[in-house]
Amino acid sequence: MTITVFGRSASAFNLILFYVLKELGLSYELVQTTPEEIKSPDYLATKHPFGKTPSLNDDGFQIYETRAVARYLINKYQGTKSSTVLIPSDVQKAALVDQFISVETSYYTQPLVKMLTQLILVKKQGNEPDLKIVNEAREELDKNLDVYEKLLEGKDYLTGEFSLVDFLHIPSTYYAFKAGEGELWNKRPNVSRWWKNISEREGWKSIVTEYKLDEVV
Ligand SMILES: N[C@@H](CCC(=O)N[C@@H](CS)C(=O)NCC(=O)O)C(=O)O
Ligand SMILES: *[C@@H]1O[C@H](CO)[C@@H](O)[C@H](O)[C@H]1NC(C)=O
Ligand SMILES: *[C@@H]1O[C@H](CO)[C@@H](O)[C@H](O)[C@H]1NC(C)=O
Repeated sequence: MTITVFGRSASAFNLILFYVLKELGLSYELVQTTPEEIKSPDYLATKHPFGKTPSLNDDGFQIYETRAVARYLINKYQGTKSSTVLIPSDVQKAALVDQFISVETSYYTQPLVKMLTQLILVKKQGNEPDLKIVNEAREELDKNLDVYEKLLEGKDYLTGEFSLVDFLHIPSTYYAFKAGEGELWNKRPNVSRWWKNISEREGWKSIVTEYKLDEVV
C-alpha cells in the first residue's frame, strides 16, 4: 500500500488530510507542489482538473477534493490501523456527519477562507488586504458562529461524538487565530470550549510540530 499526497504542507486543506491519515494510523509520502506546477497540463490532467491541492494517490487510485478524499480513506481504512472512529457505522449517525460537513463547507469554511485569503495570502504576496472583503466575510462568519454557539450548547462535538467533521474545522481556524481573529471564537463560551477541546488533541498538536506551523505565518 502506497499513499501519496500531492500538495503543500502549510495549506489548510492539505493539513486536514495529513491529520486524517495520522488518526487512521496510515503512512504516506508528500510530494510538494509549486503554484506553477498545479496549473500545468499534466497536473490538471492527472491530479486535479481545477488546479488545486490536495490530490491523493492510493496504489494507483487518484482522488481529489479534501472531503471526498477523507471519506474515501475512512471508508477504506478506518479500524484497520487505529481505533479512532471518524465516521460511525450507524447510518443515521453517519448522515449527521454529512449534514455537518455541508454546514462546515457552506457557512464556516467559505467565509473563513475568504477572510484568510486576504489576511494571510494577499499580505504574504506583499499586497494590501481588501478590507471590504475581510469585513463582509467576518460579518458573515460572526453571524454563522452564533448558530454554532447554539448547536454546541451542552455538546462537546458537533454531532455529539468526535468525528471527521470536527477536524475539518481545525486547520483554517488555527490560521484564523494566527491572523489575530481569535476573538470570534473566544467570545462564545460553547464555541470556544469546542475549539479548545479539538485543537488540543494530540494528533493535531503533532501535526503542528511536524509541519512547523508555528513558523508559517
Ligand atoms: N475544494 C477544494 C479546495 C482546495 C483548495 O482551495 N486548495 C488551495 C490550497 S489550501 C489551492 O490549491 N490553492 C491554489 C490555487 O487556487 O491556485 C478541496 O476541498 O480540496
Ligand atoms: C453557551 O454556554 C453557556 C454556558 O457556558 C450558556 O450559559 C449559554 O446559554 C450557551 N448558549 C448560548 C447560545 O449562548
Ligand atoms: C475533550 O472532551 C472529551 C469529551 O468530553 C474529553 O474526554 C477530553 O479529555 C477533552 N480533551 C481535551 C484536550 O480537552
